[in-house]
Amino acid sequence: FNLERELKQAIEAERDLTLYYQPQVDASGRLTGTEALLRWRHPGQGMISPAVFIPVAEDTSLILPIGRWVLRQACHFLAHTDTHKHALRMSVNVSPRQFHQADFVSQVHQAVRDAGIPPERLTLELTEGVVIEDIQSTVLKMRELKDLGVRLSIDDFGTGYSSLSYLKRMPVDELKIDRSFIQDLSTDSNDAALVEAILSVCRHLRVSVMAEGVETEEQLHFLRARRCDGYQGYYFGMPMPGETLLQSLGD
Ligand code: G
Ligand code: G
Ligand code: MN
Ligand code: NA
Repeated sequence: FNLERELKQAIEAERDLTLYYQPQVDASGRLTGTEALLRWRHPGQGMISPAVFIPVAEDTSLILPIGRWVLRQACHFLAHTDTHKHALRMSVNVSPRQFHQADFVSQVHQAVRDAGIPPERLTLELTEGVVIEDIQSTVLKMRELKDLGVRLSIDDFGTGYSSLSYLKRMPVDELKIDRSFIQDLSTDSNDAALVEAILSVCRHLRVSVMAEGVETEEQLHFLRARRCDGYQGYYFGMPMPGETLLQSLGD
């Protein structure tokens, strides 16, 4: 089984790749949006995790056509949820290679326009890998994206070279606290202190905070008491096929 070759075939034929959608809720538990998460249903190997094939795609440039497909697909699905009388948001993961493409801003512009969605309903999740390459050119491109009207989020915050000082320099709307910090929130006082500090700084800077990987009532209580803005995790819902999400919207 040649992963690289078969991934190339899958994206060229636009088959076997699919998006799952995981619910995101506010402090009252109301559904506010979803994160698009890529899945590869391999005919012989079964479901292959993006944790396995995204790194290969990154190394081989396949991430570029894949990323473009994900963006367009997610925007179209979002347009589809509108018929269900919900103004949901859609979060899309953007890899560093994808972000640093010369025409990335125009790709985003086209995807939003072709789907006919309000740009502020699309959130681009950038990992810290995007940021460390070259702060100056990164900030310039972020401003161009903000001029389109889309929202920008820093994903997996806390795992890399993250610094809260970025938030002062970058036009970021949201920060996603990595689930490794949420996991032991009720037992590890260091994690609890870190999460508190992030929430406090973000409130001052008017950056919205989304907690990832919320699995328990205790975690939810801790975060809610400290006025975390958004919540995502198995406690609220697993990533699910678009059909299932539409059904859960209930009309
Ligand atoms: O859904 P899951 O937890 O298996 O995802 C594993 C990893 O793959 C996560 O880090 C997630 O951000 C990443 N991922 C999922 N979908 C996409 C995508 O469409 N593009 C990129 N670049 N990464 C994705
Ligand atoms: O890196 P990123 O945040 O984009 O990846 C999100 C990944 O986290 C998805 O692959 C998703 O399947 C996974 N995930 C989402 N919620 C939970 C959770 O509550 N617990 C765990 N362990 N993983 C989660
Ligand atoms: Mn993400
Ligand atoms: Na993450």
